[in-house]
Amino acid sequence: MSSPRQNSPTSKDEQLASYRLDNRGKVMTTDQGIPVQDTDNSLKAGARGPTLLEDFHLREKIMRFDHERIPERVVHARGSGAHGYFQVYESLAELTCAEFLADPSVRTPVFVRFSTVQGSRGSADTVRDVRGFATKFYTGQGNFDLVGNNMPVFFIQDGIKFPDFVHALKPEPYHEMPQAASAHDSFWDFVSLAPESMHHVIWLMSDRALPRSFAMMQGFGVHTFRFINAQGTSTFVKFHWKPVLGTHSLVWDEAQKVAGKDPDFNRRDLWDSIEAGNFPEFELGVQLIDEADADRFGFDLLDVTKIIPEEEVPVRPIGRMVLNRNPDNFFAETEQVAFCVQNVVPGIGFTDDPMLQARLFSYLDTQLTRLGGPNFAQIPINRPVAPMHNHQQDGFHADPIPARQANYHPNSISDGSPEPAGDAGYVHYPEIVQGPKIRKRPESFADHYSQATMFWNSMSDWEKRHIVAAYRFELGKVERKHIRQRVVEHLTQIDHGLAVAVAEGIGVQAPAKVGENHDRRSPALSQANMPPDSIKGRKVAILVADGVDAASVTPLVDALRAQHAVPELLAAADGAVTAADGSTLPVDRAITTMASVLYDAVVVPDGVTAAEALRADGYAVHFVAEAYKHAKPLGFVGAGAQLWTAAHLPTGGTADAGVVTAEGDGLGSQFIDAFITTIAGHRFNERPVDAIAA
Ligand code: HDD
Repeated sequence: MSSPRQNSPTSKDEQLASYRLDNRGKVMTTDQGIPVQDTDNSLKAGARGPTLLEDFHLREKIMRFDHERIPERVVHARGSGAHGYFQVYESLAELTCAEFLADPSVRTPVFVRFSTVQGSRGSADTVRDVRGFATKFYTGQGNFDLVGNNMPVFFIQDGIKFPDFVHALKPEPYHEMPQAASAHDSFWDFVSLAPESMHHVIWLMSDRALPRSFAMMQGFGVHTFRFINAQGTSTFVKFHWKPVLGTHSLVWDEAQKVAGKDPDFNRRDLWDSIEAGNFPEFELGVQLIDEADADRFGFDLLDVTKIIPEEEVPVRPIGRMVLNRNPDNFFAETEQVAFCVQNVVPGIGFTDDPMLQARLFSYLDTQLTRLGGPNFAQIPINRPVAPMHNHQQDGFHADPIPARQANYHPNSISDGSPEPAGDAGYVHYPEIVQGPKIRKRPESFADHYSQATMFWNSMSDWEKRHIVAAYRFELGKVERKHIRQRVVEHLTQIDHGLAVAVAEGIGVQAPAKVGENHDRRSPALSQANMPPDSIKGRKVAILVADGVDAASVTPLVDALRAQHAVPELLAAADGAVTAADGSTLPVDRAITTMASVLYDAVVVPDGVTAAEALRADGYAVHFVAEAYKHAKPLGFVGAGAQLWTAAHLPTGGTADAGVVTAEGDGLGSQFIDAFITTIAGHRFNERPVDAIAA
C-alpha cells in the first residue's frame, strides 16, 4: 500500500509496482504455488504422534524462516529509507552533460537511506554518531548514487585506513561493547594516533551528531567530484543538501534518554512525517571551483578532512528533493538497496581523492556478501529505470532470460547488439596522470588542525559548552589515562582553552599552550546562525487532567495543526478528560507511555483542578522540569503555571528564555503566536539549567 498523500507516481514507482505482492483475498500456497491445507499443524502420524518428513509445507516454511537474515551492512547497518523525487531549478548544461540536471521539467525518482554508522541494525537512532545520507537518483541515463553524510569531512584521508578506523570505532572485539558508541578506548586510541581525524572528531563532539530529525540535518557529498560538460570541460564540485526545515539537534542528555524511550525516534519521525503529508524536503546546492583555481585555498581539495568555507565559495542552490512515499517493505527496499559510489552518470566524474578511489571498490564489493551474489542490481529497488543491456550473465539469482542471442561482443548472431554507445556513453574524464608508484601522503594533506580550530572558533558559546561536555563524556569513558592525555595534547593544537576545559573534566594534566589560535571562522558552520524555521513536524505535549480549561487547549491545538505541528494531549490515563465546562477532550496518550524527551515543546493549560492534579503527579512535574532542562519551549496558561513552581524552575533573565505565559482568561492569539514563534526557535540553550534535578 502506498502512502495516502503521494504525488503522481514516478517512473520508479511504476517499475516497483509491478513487483508488489498483494496477499489480500488470496489463497495461501507454498513457494511452488501449491494450495496449503493447514499452516498451524504439522503432518503427524496420529494427533499425538511423530511429525512426518513428508510434510513439504513444514520443511519449506521452516527452511525459509531459517534463512531470513542477511549480513547487516559492515557500517551504516541501522537505517531508514524513503522514496521521492528530485527536480533541478534550471538547466546546468553549461556545467554538466548529466541529463537529469539539464531539464527543470524532469522529476527524477530517488530513494534515500539515512543511517547511523557505528551501531548494529537494531541499535538506537539517537546515539552520538555521524549520519549517513545516501541518495539513489534513478535517472534516464542510469543510476547516480550520492553516498554522503551529515558532516562534510571524514576521519581519515586514505581509504586504506578505513578497516582500521572502523575496527577501532565498532564495539571492542573481546566483549562486543559498547554498542553504537564512540565513547571507548579503541576509538580514542585510534583517533589520537591519527591526527588527521581531529577535524571530523570535533564535528562528532558537536550537536551535529545528534540530529532532531533526518529532515532537519544537512547532507554532504564530502568528496570533491567533477562536473563535465558536453565540451569535455571539467569543474570541481562539492555537493550539499540543505534541509528546508532547518538544521536542528537534540541535546546529549535528551538523546541518551530517547535511546531508551523510543529507540526508533528518527525512523518514526521520518515515517510519521511522510504518512502525515509533511514531506521532508532538501535543497541540493553545489560549490563550484575551476580546476585552475584549485590551489588557491591553502589546503588540498582532494583531502576529505577539509571543507571549503561557504563564505569563500558560496553554495549555489540547484534543485529540490522531496521525500513523499514510505517504502512498502523494509527488507525489500531499505535493507536491500545497494548504494555504490561508483554509480555515476555521464557528466559526473571522480577526482584522485584517495578516499573516493578506495570507496569505488568497497561498495561494489560489499554487496556480494551482503546480498548474496553479483546480481544485486536486479533486485527491484536497485534496478535502474534506464534500460539495461549487456553480456554480463548467470550467477546466483539471475532474473532475466536472455532469449536465444549472442552473449559476447563483437557478434554477428544478434546483429552485433548490444553495441557500446561510444562518446554518447559514459566517458571518463581524460585527466592526465603521471608519477612514480609510491605509498606516500602529499605534503598538501599535512595540516590536521587549522580547520578544526576554525570549526571551534565558529561556534556560539552554548555550542562550545556542548562540545566540551561531549569530549568530557566520551573521554570519561576511556579507561586508559594515557589515551585521555594524548587526546588533550591534540586539542591544545586546536585551541588551548578547549584543551584545558576538557582536561579539567577528565582528570589529566592540562597541556601546555602551543602557538596562537588563528581566529579564522566560518559563520555558516554554527547552528546558532541558522534562522528559526517553520514548526512543521514539531511535537507538542499538552498536559491535561479533569477540570482543564478547554478554551486554553482547543484553539492552540487547531493553530498548531494548521502549521503542520503535531500536538498531543497527555493525561494520567488514556481515554478522555472532562474539561471544566463539562466538555470532553480526547486524550492522545497516557503520560506514562511517553516522556518529555519525545516532544519538542510542552504546554500546561489553565484549569485549577487540572493543575492541582498535575502538580501532585511526579511524572507530570518531572516532565516539565526535564523539558526545561533540555532547553525546550514551555507554555503555561493561568493555573498551569503551578507546574512551573512545582518543578522548581528558576525565573528572571535568561531563565525565562523560551517560556511563554498567559493569564488565565482564555487563550489570546498573542499567546498562540508567541508560542509558535518560540517553537520555531527550537531550543533555548542560554538557560541556567545545571541545578535542575531532571
Ligand atoms: Fe562508506 C556504507 C558514507 C567512506 C565503505 N558509507 C556507507 C553508507 C554511507 C557511507 C552513507 C550507507 C549507505 C546505505 O545507506 O546503504 N562512507 C561514507 C562517506 C565516506 C565513507 C561519506 C567518506 C567520505 N566507506 C568509506 C570508505 C570505505 C567505505 C573509505 C571503504 C574503503 N561504506 C563502505 C561500505 C558500506 C558503506 C563497507 C557498508 C554497506 C555498504 O557500503 O553498502 O562499503
